[in-house]
Amino acid sequence: MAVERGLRIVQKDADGVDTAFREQVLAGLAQRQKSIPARWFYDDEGSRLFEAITELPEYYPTRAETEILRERGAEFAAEIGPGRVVIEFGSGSSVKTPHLLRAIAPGAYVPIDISGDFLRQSAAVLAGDFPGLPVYPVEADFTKAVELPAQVADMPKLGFFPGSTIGNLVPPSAVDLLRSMRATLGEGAYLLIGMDRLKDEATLLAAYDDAAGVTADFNLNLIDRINRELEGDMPRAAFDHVARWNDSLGRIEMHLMACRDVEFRVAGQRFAMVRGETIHTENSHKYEPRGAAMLLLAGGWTPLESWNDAAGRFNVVLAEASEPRTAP
Ligand code: AVJ
Repeated sequence: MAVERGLRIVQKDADGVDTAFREQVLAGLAQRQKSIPARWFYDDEGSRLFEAITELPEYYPTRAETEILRERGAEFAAEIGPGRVVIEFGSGSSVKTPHLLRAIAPGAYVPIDISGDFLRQSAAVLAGDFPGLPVYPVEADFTKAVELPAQVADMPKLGFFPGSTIGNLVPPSAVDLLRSMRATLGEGAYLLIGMDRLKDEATLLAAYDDAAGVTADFNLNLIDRINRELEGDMPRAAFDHVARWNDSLGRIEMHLMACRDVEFRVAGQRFAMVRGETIHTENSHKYEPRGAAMLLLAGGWTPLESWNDAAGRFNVVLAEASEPRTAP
């Protein structure tokens, strides 16, 4: 049985268990450094908690990126020009998109998301706000090349990937994703992508360990989800939320740390952790302009221009699909 939800097409077994979730959790818990991919945060409660995070005083990325999209519209328009079809990757609720669409006079809008219901709902709201703009939602996994609707095949293209979501991926995975986007969009395409910048450690840590404890709830919600969906008995009280700055890799890491020795079962398998041992649940890489440029170039995109918020916390980069390689 296949059901659409979250970040991909969900395969469920006869008991209604998401098989990819079970496989990745069991494999991740069996590693020496236990880890679970960040995509599994986003069940209904996790999505709600993430929305709450974006409103926190400490969580600056959403506000910083929105400031750029709201205030630099005239510059986007000058660089991008009118008539491009905007293809948004992982559109979700598309809250940042209206700022861009208002600024650049696009020819059409194609939101791509794996979650069909959410996609159609937010596409309908957006179409209502932009009468005359053709909107063609595409339900697909954008980590692979996506076939775009025939109506936009011959239009010039602008990919849109806000939210610093690229930062969740380790560099080789980020490069794979950028290359898939290059394959989806083709020759002559532009890409507008948000990337969170390096900054002082205290600001970074506070953004991922807020005083109200919402990010802790977001991280610990993964335990509730495992217990509910995978017949787990992980004691939530045995785990603390931890945010760490990994300086050599330039990333915030989130972990669930055992605050005592603990044993538990998930999907019939036994696991044990000693006090202080962690499950690594998320990376959020931060990029300076040169690092951002290297990543984009490796992924087949040549940077053209970039914009920061006034406080210099966040970067929105415009890049152009690179020509096929001619030099070494
Ligand atoms: C939505 C992936 C960009 O990494 O900042 C927020 C997710 N995790 N607080 C980020 C997140 C903890 C967020 N991204």
